[in-house]
Amino acid sequence: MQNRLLFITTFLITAFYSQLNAQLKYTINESWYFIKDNSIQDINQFNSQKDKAELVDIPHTWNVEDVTDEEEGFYRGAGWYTKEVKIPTSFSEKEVFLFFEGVATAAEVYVNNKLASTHIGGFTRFVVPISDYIKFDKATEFTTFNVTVKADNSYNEDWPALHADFTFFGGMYRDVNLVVREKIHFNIEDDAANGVFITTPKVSAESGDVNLKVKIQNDETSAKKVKLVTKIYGPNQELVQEKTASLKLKAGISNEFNLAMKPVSNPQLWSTDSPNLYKVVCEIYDAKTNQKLDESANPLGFRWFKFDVDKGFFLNGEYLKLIGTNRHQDYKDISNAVPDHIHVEDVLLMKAMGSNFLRIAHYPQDPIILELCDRLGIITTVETPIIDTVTESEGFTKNCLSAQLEMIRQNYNHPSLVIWAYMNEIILHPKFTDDKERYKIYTDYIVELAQKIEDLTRAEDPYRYTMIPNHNSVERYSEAGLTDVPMIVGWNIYNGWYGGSYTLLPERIEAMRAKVKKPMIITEYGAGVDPRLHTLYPTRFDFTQEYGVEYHKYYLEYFAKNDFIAGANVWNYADFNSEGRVDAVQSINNKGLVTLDRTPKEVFYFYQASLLKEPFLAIATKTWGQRTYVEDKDGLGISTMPVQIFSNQNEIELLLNGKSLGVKKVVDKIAVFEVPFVDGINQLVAKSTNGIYLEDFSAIRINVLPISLKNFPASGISINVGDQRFFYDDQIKQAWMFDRAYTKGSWGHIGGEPYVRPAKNVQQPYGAKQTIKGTKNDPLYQTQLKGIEQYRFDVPAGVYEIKLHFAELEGTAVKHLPYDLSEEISEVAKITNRTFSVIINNKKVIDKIDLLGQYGEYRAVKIKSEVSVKYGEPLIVDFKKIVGEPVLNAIEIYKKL
Ligand code: GCB
Ligand code: CA
Repeated sequence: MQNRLLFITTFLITAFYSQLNAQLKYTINESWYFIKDNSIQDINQFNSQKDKAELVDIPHTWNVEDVTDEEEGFYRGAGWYTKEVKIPTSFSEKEVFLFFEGVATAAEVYVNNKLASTHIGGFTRFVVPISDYIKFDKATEFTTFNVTVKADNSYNEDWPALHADFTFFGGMYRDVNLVVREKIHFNIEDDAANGVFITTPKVSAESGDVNLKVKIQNDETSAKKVKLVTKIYGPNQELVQEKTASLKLKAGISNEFNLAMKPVSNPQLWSTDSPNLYKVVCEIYDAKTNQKLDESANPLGFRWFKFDVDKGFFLNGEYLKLIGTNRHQDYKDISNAVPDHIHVEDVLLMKAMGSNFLRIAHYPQDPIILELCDRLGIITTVETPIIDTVTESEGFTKNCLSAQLEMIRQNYNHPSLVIWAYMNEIILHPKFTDDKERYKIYTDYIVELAQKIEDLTRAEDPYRYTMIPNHNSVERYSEAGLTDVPMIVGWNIYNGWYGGSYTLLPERIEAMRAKVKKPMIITEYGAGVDPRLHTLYPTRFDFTQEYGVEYHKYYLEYFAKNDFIAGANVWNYADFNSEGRVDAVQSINNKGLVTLDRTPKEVFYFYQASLLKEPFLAIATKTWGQRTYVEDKDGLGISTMPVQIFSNQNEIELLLNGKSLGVKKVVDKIAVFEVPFVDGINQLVAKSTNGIYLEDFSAIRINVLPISLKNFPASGISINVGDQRFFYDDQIKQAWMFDRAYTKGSWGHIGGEPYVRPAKNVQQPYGAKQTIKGTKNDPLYQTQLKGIEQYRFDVPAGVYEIKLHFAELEGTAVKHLPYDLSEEISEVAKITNRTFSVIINNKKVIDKIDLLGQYGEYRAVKIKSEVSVKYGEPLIVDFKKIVGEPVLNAIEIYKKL
């Protein structure tokens, strides 16, 4: 009895330990010593400076601050990390690995000061076997070793991406793990895959084939017999099928086996509406001892799909319009070193928006993204970052191919994934344009490179599609022959944003269709939206919420009408960092449907109304809860403004402060009400009228500015001069109204013209495209009235404070931005000498200001002064020209007494 008990306990303990040891994988993220220093030559020099190191935790990037500050450029170079790791000495019987989920851009990994491995490519995972570098101390229970990682985000002409509109953050920005396996294990060392590759070559509603390729590494010194047990579990975790294979493993190598499972009959299909997920669990057992050596679990989905040049996309035999977004992996104040939950939240929010499609661009992202797309039912495409330009070198080609191979092998089993893509707008900035022959050699090189990647992809995975996304220049890509290479051609289209009107879209698409007979996806389209900007007069490139909605509405309707457009991805799901970018928000590309901290913009709700199947309505005021606007008629105290309701219902009723404003038809997902807002709080309730309970509520605080200022408003008046956009400073909650011309008895500007950028093909209708230093409120300062004579307020007598805002918008520091395809520097750069004085009611408040000379170009300058106004006098801010034309960018006025 006692013997038996002992036997059972020993057995239990052994079983427990053998399982645990064979399957260890845990993060070693905390407490790394870190130095960022490009002058460190090698690990010895780094070691000698370790006392200078700071302690950091992974995920970590060294570029959190320098990519959003006002200085141009950010640190691109080396960063060194080091850490002691302690493990049980018993691991000497196992295989120990380091598993890196992402180190940007290149990595050198040292264990106990010896180089164990290197890796190039910041977006794919890699595994480093390290057992040979550890000195196991058999005399003690634990062994300690040292790991040092040199990460490097320098520019290197052999490292893709060379150039792109996003920030190339550096660092160990994804998890680092310690992995322990038995000597016999699923091969993780090659390409950081998991050793099991599942295909479903034939699937129908009746039956689904399941084939496996399995790679097992045998690090024992002799051949070994093992049993491979493969179990398929259904969506409810029920065991569907089990198969055992006896395998013989050769020593010292990775052994590869192909295995066909029995076809699964009547499989529950995976679709975007019903993402039924099966699970394949593979286990390796020692044939002699029956000890379990390793286990690998992978997702399995039964679905079939087709892209058709004329008819678009079909999932499980049914037409499906793919609509969704692209996604970058960074977040406000954290950059790319984000915790997992941000990825989770993002995919959940995409699903909540109604997305059924995601282009993971321009690079593979955290593994959890694809896992969630499998579970939530979002079709995906993923791509390698070969962007804008290539280097004609062996090294560059090699790194492109290894990135593609790693991407494919690491993400092989996701049912949500249907396309392997590579390259993006690769002839956007072609070299050698002034030498025809050389240009041809260059584009031939690109096509050859593409063909190599294509061949590799199809050989690795014959069951998915391939795709290359291009920019809106069908001629360039088809003449080069690049559109012949992939199975699907993607197009990034920005008509109505960077140039022209969005109504040019059909024409462009027809041109593409005429030239390229391949299934088509609109891989990008989008418009910049700074959530702080609103307008009653939406215009291209104005960054307003309203233009964003108008633009997306047009595109979405066009896609819906044309089956041959298989899918479309908004650029972008969220705003993202792009260090060199100059838009309304410096260093941020704000084409996101949500902001950098994932606050939805109005257009997000429009997508919900357009895509969701369940009843939906939203009042489009979520980001504009505080406004300043002038009253409709003198003394009325009411400011009427249109309010949009986004809905998939037929009719909507709107109530203002409890009173119905009537019922409006929803036309193309939008109902518009003219709302007579009153000063103070305005409560809006929108309701469906068809008996379904559906309601949205919004409270908006309005400063109704009087036309005649007999009673000067306590809020003061804040005017965005030279502009037709409202601006809401969300940091300090200040609502700016757009500019108006003076009329008798009222207030406004006299003289002057809105500043227009002096260049051909300007993108925006007015204002400068420059980062303004000394402020976060760039849009206020990017617009101005040039040649202004007066700003006049017919106010009651009293003491007033006037704050004038200026910025010199004409200077030398104009750079040619990568996405400015239409302009030359020389057209924009212009220095203007200007000096003027400002006099308010006969009091000189500014004497001879020279913005450029005194403050420099593109710098926010705020000058405050106080004046008293006598009874019967207006308040007149007089701009006295001395040299050039006076300017004014914004004005604030408060009554003190
Ligand atoms: C593109 C690029 C993308 C940019 C985008 C834009 O075509 O593929 O990387 O961020 O345009 O916003 O200009
Ligand atoms: Ca302005």
